[in-house]
Amino acid sequence: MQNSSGDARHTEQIEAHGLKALRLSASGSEALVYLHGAHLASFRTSEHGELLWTSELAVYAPGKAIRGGVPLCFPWFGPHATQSYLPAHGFARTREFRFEGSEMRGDNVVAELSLSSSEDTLPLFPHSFTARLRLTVGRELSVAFEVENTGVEPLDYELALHTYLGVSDVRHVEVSGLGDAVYDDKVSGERALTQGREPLRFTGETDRVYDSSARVTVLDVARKRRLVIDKTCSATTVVWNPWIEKAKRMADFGDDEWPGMLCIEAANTGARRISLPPESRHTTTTIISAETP
Ligand code: TA6
Repeated sequence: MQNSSGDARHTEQIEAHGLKALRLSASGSEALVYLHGAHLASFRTSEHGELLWTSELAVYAPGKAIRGGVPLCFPWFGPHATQSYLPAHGFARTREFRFEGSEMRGDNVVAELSLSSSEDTLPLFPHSFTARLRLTVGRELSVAFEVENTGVEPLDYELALHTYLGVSDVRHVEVSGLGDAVYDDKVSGERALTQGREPLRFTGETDRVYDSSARVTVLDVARKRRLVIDKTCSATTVVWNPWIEKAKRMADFGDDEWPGMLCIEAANTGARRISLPPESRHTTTTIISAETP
């Protein structure tokens, strides 16, 4: 990997909303990633425009996760299993990552950011680790999150690449790829339900954790595009839209913004959490693209 100065032809080190960020450009596409949380906030292609969603009310500040893009939920998903006072979705999305460098590989630019355990993280997660986010930007976007256990004890972690997709209106899209998958419904509290074979449509608050490794597509006829969310080494897929009432309860989420987004998250959560022996690594990847239906 080229040194962390990057190369202006594909990597610009900028400041946006008061935070350090990288603008990555290749093959007519452009991505914006903040060092804060290694938070990918935008991915735009020449053919289909912006594929992600970010709230107009997003807060760009230390200690706060940016509402939108691809927040990194690590090393736990949702509330902490035993220490409820700890931040939901872990701490990676609010920590400053280090830019390790970027380079062209074929028609894509690849950039790497890293976060290592420290005296700051050990009280929250008593393990030595190095996390690396590898972004590959081109006609598609690949977000690869690698965790290396640098300690002498095994470590378990959960992960969700919490992708906020941009859609014309969540009430008019269809999600395919989850047919027959078993899921837990976090809205109703029901567990081990089975998704029918019909495409998934949205008529209310939806918060589901599917036991699925499958590729998911989101057909958005109004925008004349199908979003494709592929993934590797991910055994759970989280599908979320807050709908009206939950959107109103989030200060960094506009009351009228909920129709414009849909989360399809490549994850490893709950029983599918990752167990890493000492000196081993695991990478979870989500690959996001768009095609014309
Ligand atoms: O991924 C869905 C979810 O777990 C929802 O339950 C909701 O809490 C969402 O994440 C957003 O969480 P956040 O902490 O970013 O507000």
